[in-house]
Amino acid sequence: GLGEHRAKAERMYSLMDGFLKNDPISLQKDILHHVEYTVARSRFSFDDFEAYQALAHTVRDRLIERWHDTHIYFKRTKPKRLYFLSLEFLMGRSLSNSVINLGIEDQCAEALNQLGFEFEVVAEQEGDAALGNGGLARLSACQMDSLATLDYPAWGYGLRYEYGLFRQIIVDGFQHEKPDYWLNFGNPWEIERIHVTYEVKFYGTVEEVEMNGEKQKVWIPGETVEAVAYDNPIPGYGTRNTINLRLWAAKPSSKFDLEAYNTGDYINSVVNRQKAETISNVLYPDDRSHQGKELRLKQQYFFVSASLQDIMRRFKEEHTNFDELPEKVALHLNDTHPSLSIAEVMRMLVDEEHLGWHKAWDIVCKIFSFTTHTMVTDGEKIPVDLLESLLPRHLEILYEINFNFMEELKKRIGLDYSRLALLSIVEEGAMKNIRMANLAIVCSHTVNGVSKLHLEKLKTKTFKEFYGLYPEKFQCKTNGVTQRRWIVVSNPGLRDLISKWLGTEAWIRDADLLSGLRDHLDNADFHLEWKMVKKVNKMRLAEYIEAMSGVKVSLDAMFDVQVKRIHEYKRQLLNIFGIIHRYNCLKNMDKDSRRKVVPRVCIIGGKAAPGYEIAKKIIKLCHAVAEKINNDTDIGDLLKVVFIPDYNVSVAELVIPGADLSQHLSTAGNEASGTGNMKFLMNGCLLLATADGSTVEIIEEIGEDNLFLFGAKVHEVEKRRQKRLSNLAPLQPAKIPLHFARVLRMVRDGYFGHKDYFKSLCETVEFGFGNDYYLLTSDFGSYLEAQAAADKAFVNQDKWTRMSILSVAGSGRFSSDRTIQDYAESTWKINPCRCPL
Ligand code: C3B
Repeated sequence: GLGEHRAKAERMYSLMDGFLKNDPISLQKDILHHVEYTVARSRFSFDDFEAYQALAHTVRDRLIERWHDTHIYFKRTKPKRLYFLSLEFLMGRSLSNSVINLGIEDQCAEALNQLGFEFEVVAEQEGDAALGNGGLARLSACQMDSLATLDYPAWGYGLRYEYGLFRQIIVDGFQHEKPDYWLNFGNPWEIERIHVTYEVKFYGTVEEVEMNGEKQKVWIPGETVEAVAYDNPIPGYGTRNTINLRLWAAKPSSKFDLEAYNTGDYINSVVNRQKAETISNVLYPDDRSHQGKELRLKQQYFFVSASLQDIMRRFKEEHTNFDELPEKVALHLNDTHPSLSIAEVMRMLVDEEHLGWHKAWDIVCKIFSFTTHTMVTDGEKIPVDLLESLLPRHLEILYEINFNFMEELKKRIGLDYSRLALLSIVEEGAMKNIRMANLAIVCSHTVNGVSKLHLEKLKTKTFKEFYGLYPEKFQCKTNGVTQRRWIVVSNPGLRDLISKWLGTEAWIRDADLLSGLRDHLDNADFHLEWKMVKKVNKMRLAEYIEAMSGVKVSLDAMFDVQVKRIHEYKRQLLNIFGIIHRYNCLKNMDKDSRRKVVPRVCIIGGKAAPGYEIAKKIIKLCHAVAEKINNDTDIGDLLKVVFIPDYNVSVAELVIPGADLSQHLSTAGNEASGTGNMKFLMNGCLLLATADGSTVEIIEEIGEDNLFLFGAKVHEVEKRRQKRLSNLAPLQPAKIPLHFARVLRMVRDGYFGHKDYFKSLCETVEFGFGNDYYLLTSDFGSYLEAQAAADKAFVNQDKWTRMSILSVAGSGRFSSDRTIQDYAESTWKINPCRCPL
């Protein structure tokens, strides 16, 4: 009975000595304990890395306590839960983030100190968890932090790739990719759940059987793989709540393959089993096009099947009736990548739970929501023949969903076959495909864009037809980033300064409070301290640059940064052309004019997908230009160009706080949102940007005067593209701005060497060839003007500091807390569920 239960609990607590304590002495004891018994080193001799391991385990123990309490509390209160399904999470490092969110940073620092270690040095030992490509993946990580902090009953699901995003090394200015076998040094943050496993099936056939007098489809799979759960605790800030990110790894099925063993081919049967493990081995390093690859499809289904079995098991433990599913479960599709979930839930409800198609469909339409992250129309597709062999039953289900959808459509819009063809989930043609976005839109109750501008394009272009059918589904949830990582972890100087002048740390949970900084806009002491913080961050960055590239940079120079994945649409090429132009100007200047020039350090970083040739050429060009300019003694400190290799989350934490200016150059209408801009904004770095994605909303918040805006607006882009094409027939070199033509010619003619190699890169912006699809030619003039305005503003440090303060003060709206609260209230309909202390 109850009394007995309580007695047992009390006995257990007395044995456990209550909860772990967080004073420096207790932490020290725990660290030493882990040095000796977990790391198995002598407590009298361990190095920084071993200290990191021991501290990580010490922190992990505390995370586990909270994780347990949170889950017991969720189980007891049975709230509606959110399951966030994403194939990518870019978590970066965990130590500093965990320690800060647990509120034990000072105690940990002191504990280490007394042992002869320094927290910052120890924290540097940690490698990044890079289970994602770029913005989409880092967004998932920021959103997990917000879900935990805001006490939402949520779980994240993903894949535990053994090879994360490749590491970029630069040899002779060329990108090379090295595998990121990140688990090599162990991962103290994850908890392996060897007993939480599910079988995931592939291939085989579909058969029809009679059951209770009714015909029923059954899938007889041909291959079975096991999914094992690895849990990663995600602590909230200022709350005991610690939620879970469950990542799946593939293991050979424990089912005995009798036939293979009996035929005597023991070695081969073991080798075959081993192949199963490759499913979750490696993250696809291309952040937008992985079409028609069987392994990718296998990864997607492996992820979907394991996650949904886990979710349904939990639901069935707590509830008996599937009618309750929509009230208790929200499934969120992070882009189209997990969209097979729709077919899988239908299969589970129809084939396994025998609910009948209509009832199952009714439920499915109430539980899914979907966020798309791209402006591109031609989204993810799965070739039907691939599906047919890998997931035959799912293909049937997808056909049936589409058949019903088409029938309903015909009733609504008649036999308008061209419209029907556009809307269809199945793309007909020589190669039949399943259009994942169409599937996600038809079956989700909400379709979210990631900025206002993005949503507008979804409604009027990308998914115009769908918007006509389901206007109420389309919503805007402008992205955000977490101030916990992007200020508190990465910029401790700024954190202290903000808290001091606001008189509170409450902004760490409520970013809107940052607007209070406006009250001190004209305070001279505040300005002084503000500039000091930036200076210290610039010093840190300068040291890193020198260590990485050997280039010495002046702290008086403007640190100008463009870091993000390399893509033509993000126009790193525009930046490089601008740098070449600046170089030309400097070369032509007399001594007197040179004295007035603002020195610049141009910093570029980012990875190119391994198969993306043009992006790789951009990286090489950056190095070629850097080599020329940095070695020109005539230029000195006036201009330096630096490529930062292997840009990732931890590099971002170093680079962003040290930037004066940051560039966001996408041709308007191409960047769905952008989140880097928000991180720079939060760190008091001014933006030089086009009116694209979320930048439009940043302008709404801080005003046009507080950043450097340039380039064609969205509505002008289409017109210019048309014009550009009509100019084609007789080439009109006169229409190409002189500066642009000169810079292009220098690259073309081999001024930076590698003439042949850069030819195809130049052609992307040349008429008669690539036709400058991204409009570098026509935006170049306005880009240079914006750059000149930035130079001018930098000379007036008072003005610059005001702009910088106003940037941070206006960044509150771009906290992922705001995004997540909006999702929770209007899309997922979930409530906070705060675990009591
Ligand atoms: C990115 C988009 O390119 C960004 O504009 C956006 O801010 C982020 O997603 C987050 O919404 N994105 C990406 O990183 N990978 C994709 N495959 C598609 C979009």
